[in-house]
Amino acid sequence: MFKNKWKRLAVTAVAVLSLTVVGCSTTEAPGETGEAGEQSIGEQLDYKITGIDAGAGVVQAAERAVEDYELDFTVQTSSGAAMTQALSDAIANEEPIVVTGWSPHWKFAKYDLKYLEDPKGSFGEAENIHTIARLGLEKDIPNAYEILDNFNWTSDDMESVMLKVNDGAKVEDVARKWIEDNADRVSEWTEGIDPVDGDPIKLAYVAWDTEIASTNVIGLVLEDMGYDVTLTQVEAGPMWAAVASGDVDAIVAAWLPGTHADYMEDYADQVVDLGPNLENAKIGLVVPAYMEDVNSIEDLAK
Ligand code: PBE
Repeated sequence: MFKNKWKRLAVTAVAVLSLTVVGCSTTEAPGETGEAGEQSIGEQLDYKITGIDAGAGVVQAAERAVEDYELDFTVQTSSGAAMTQALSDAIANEEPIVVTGWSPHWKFAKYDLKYLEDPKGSFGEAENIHTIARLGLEKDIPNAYEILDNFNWTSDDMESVMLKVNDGAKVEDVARKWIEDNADRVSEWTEGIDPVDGDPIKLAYVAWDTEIASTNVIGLVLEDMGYDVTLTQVEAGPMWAAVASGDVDAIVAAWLPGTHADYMEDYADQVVDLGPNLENAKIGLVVPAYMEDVNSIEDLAK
């Protein structure tokens, strides 16, 4: 239908063109619609990249890409949920759309999508998701520190949780089920660590599907070890500020080395990096596979 729509537009444009010839007037500058009224990729997309929240690293990277590739595009900010809704609406109508995307993510299991090639490297290379603790956590809450330090899982693990949540299950229930089904893995994180009796611990996270999944899983694991766990959902900037100031104890949502490089640089001396809890993550611009003529970010300039 993407193609059909294009054809329809071309036919309309030709009709408009013959009318303007008859009427001897034109409202459009020559060349604006390209040859035979064909719309440029930019026009088809209203020069818009559908972004998520403004504090997200992937939005900053998309803005960098607009500069690097000299695109006339605007990165529209909203939220992760608004982005996936826009993606699903576009796909239902086979319309063109470019979104700021990341993996792991359930959208790749649900839809036929592709990353746009990024020859200029605006989105960096493979990313890892790190656990970051506040200064002093190791001394103050050593058992939880150790569990957080041990926490690691794979993209497949995370995606399985995300998919069920996207299908409508409650994240707490999905996390509980994942922990039950993966008891061996979880026991590697908690092995030899003594449970506590209701000590408080606070984790912050952003409402990105990836982080909703990971934070709820590790939160439940800590709860099972006797902690009184508070999970606080905030924006990206406040999340980093909270762990740096010690308002929260840890985050499992730090995308490094690229996506959150600016945050990490700002707070390098005020946090402790416990290393990756998930390897081989990725960010980039993502389009539906039916956008056959768009394979590289460079194609957006066509
Ligand atoms: N994300 C998901 C975040 C990190 C986790 C890729 C949307 C970001 O862009 O900051």
